[in-house]
Amino acid sequence: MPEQIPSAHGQPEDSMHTATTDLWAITATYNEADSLPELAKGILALPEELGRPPKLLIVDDNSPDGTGAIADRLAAEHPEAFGALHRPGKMGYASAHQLGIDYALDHGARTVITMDADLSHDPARIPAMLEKLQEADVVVGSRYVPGGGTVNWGANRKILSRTAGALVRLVSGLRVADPTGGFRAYRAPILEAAKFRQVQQEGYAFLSELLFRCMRAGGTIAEVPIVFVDRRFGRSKLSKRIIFEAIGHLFTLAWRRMTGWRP
Ligand SMILES: Nc1nc2c(ncn2[C@@H]2O[C@H](COP(=O)(O)OP(=O)(O)O)[C@@H](O)[C@H]2O)c(=O)[nH]1
Ligand SMILES: [Mg+2]
Repeated sequence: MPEQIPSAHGQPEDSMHTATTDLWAITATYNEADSLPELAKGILALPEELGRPPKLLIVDDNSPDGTGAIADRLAAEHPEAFGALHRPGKMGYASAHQLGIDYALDHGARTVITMDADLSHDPARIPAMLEKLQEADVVVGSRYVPGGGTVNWGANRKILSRTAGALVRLVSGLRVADPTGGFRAYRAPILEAAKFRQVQQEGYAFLSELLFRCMRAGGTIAEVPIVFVDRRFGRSKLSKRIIFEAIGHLFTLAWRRMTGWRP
């Protein structure tokens, strides 16, 4: 992971409200200015039985559209519910998550949720995921179990996602219907056991890599259905480079499985 010093736009890091909360959600953002305020509303609207909403940590890569300033404003208005970390430029989905998870664990997280900021992952599913987390170390929000699905995805994206999931299952031995989805809940100890900081991938291959690590570290994985709604605002950051990385990663997974590798 690249060396990054989190800064809150000139504020000393400690000015981020750090009252103990053990439930954190991480979202990486790049040009999500139109989506982030609505995501924030969804987080604040979570039911009382959660005790309090998860603290949403927004890891922004100096988005040209001003997402970072929105994140700062949210953190200033609701310091108990939002935090913001800033990096100087677009440095990838994976390292944004590594930074966010690392920060959350450092600040008391016992449970870490990861989710996209583009409203594809509905915060209203978080209670069901947390409920399920009582019986597993990792809960995957799954598009491909009964009750789950995708909305507004074109045929190409559907085929890509299904194929990626099938290949990951085949080579990794993961028995998970949706091993490439990013809406998840993890118990803190399994993240440490999986050595998430050591993940080398840059893009979405991070997701199958981390899940494989969790399994190989002895973690149990459960799924709850989610309906993934394609973004209404902004553009996907999926690139050819990220797809090629994911294809190469399949060979890594296959090799590790054959050699009995452990994190
Ligand atoms: N900080 C940061 N966030 C990223 C980067 N790439 C993607 N994201 C975020 O990761 C999430 C998923 O990306 P998205 O483009 O929606 O992927 P898709 O849903 O697979 O098309 C979104 O919240 C993006 O803003 C990156 O390089 N840096
Ligand atoms: Mg998306």
